[in-house]
Amino acid sequence: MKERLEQLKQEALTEIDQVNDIQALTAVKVKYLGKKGPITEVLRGMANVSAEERPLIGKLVNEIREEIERGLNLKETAIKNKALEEKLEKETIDVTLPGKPISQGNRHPLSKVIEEIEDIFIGMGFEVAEGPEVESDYYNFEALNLPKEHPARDMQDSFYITEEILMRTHTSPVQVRTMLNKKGNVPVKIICPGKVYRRDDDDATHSHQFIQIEGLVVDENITMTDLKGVLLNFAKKMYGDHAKIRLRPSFFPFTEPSAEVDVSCMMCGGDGCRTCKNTGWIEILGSGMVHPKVLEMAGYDPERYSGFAFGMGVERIAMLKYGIDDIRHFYTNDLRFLDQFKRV
Ligand code: 2NL
Repeated sequence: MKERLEQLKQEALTEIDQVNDIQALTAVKVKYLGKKGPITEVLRGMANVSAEERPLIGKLVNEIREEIERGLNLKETAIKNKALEEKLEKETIDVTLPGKPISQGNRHPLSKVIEEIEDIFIGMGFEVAEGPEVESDYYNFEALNLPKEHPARDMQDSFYITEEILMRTHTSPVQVRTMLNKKGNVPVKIICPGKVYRRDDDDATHSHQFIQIEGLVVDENITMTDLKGVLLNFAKKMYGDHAKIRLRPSFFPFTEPSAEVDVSCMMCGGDGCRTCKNTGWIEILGSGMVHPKVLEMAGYDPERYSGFAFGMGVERIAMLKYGIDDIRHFYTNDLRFLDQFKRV
């Protein structure tokens, strides 16, 4: 019996030695230590062993069982360690590899131009005022001396929400609201940037929604000279110290007199080129002295106060600045277009 036990132990240890995975090892464990295994068998055969020998055999069985168990445990640890090592080997991370670049965004070119223009006027003592994009017919038209029969009030030209409410067609209503809030106090010295809406078919130079910046100064003794001085300073800050401006007579219902303002061509310096159509001048804004009726409706006595106002389209300014040929580029959000302004 002793020999049989020794032989079982050797067999078991040899088999343990040969297996390489956990399932096979479990099978060996079941085979030798399981209920139907040879060791259990030996224990059953103890009935035939003499009383003196029984404790010795019992002890031997326990020793062998322990040795097989030790062998199983060692092998299990070895298999698990090997698997772990393989896994670690496979999942090695090279921390010296360069990372995936994260593409960085940047401010929209129109936002940049708006801020540039705001900064120039803030430098001249202006404040920035904002107001609603959904306006009443009164603030958008009536208070700006646009009579009911005026073609600009045609339902076809504006986005009306009701008969009395529409998407603002310019930022002038913000200026009207600001004057009314100031209740006749001076000076009024504001610029109003914001989105405006016109019912137009979009093409390379027209957009049904665009950005306008308007400016307004109201005080005693404001003259057309103040208008010229402020706008010349703006042109020099925007396009360089060599920039010149000229005023041409024009018409707006809310200003009298009115003038279009041209700046010496920023492409050719006034010599004449494609951009200025060989005139040397480029139109950048409309302006004028605030109409007495507009002052009066906004709570300012036109006998005592006067003012000037101007308005410009930001897209046009930005297109001239960067040489952009289609206004729709600003609104299609093609990253190939937008990414070009990372550097400017
Ligand atoms: C243009 C011309 C202009 C104004 C806007 C204005 C506002 C008030 C009173 C009088 Cl509250 N005038 N704004 C004046 C002249 C021209 O805009 O071509 N805009 C794109």
